Amino acid sequence: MQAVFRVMNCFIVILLCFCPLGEQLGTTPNIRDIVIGRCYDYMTLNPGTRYDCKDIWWHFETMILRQPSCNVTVEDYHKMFHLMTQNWPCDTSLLWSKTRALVHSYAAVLPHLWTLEDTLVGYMFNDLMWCRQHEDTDFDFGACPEWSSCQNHPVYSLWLLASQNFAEMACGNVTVLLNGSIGVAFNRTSMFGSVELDSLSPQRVHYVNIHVVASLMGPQIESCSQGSVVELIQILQTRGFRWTCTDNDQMLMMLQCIQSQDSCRVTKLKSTLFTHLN
Ligand code: DVN
Repeated sequence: MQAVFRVMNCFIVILLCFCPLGEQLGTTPNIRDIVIGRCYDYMTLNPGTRYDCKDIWWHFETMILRQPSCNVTVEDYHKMFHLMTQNWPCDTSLLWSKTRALVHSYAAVLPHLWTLEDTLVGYMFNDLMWCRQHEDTDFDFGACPEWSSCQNHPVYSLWLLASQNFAEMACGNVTVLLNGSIGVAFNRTSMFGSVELDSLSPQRVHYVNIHVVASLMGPQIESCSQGSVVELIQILQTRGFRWTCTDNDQMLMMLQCIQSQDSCRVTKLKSTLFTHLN
């Protein structure tokens, strides 16, 4: 009997994993409750903020369900974004690329730094997927197109507008966190490398402070003086930005150590970190 269950389990796993080419997981289950709940959470976590969470959802749902999935443009999100306007102080913007695991820990230990995911729109829609069914006017919970297979992908268009707004609002010191352990730390086609970099204003931004951080266990492939980061620095110089660049900042290395638990002497580094912080 056991053998039968094992075969059936494998079969079920294969079925669940089967996604036609160009498609990925469908709309996040319970997306309405998640988005509205996160909106109320955000107001609790940020006293003094007030948003009409159900109206934001209504605008989102109405816009998404009234047109085919690959036809949702940045402009379609404008009405919803007007309900979510925010201003945040200078010297707080933290941009990143291919450093997802580390960047939010970094923002947590340096609370004056804000990532896009710390803004209302980033907080509400982070890690969610949504698209409309081909023929019907409901969300498709079965499968959504890949970003690359869509002219105007509903998820990509939201992050495009959110990223553009986030970078346009940046002022004073801007921090950038890049990954020194991959072949191209600064990718000109990434969301940071294209949308955010091109939306930064030399009149508003005084310094771009770049941190290139390699994984604890290496490899160190790129750095401030080697590889694609040099191209980023050239672009910043050409556009009149002042900049700094640091390789393997101690706090970032310690944060990786604490996150990883097993690839370094956690106790020693933890005490060093807390000494460094106090
Ligand atoms: O500065 C940040 C943030 O402010 C936001 O504006 O985007 C910047 C980071 O985007 P990025 O420069 O494109 O960096 P990443 O790490 O390549 O992508 C950021 C996120 O978008 C990641 O969670 C990506 O998912 P992944 O690759 O870690 O599973 C996600 N992403 C990128 N390309 C994608 C995608 N998700 C789905 N389809 C794609 N084609």
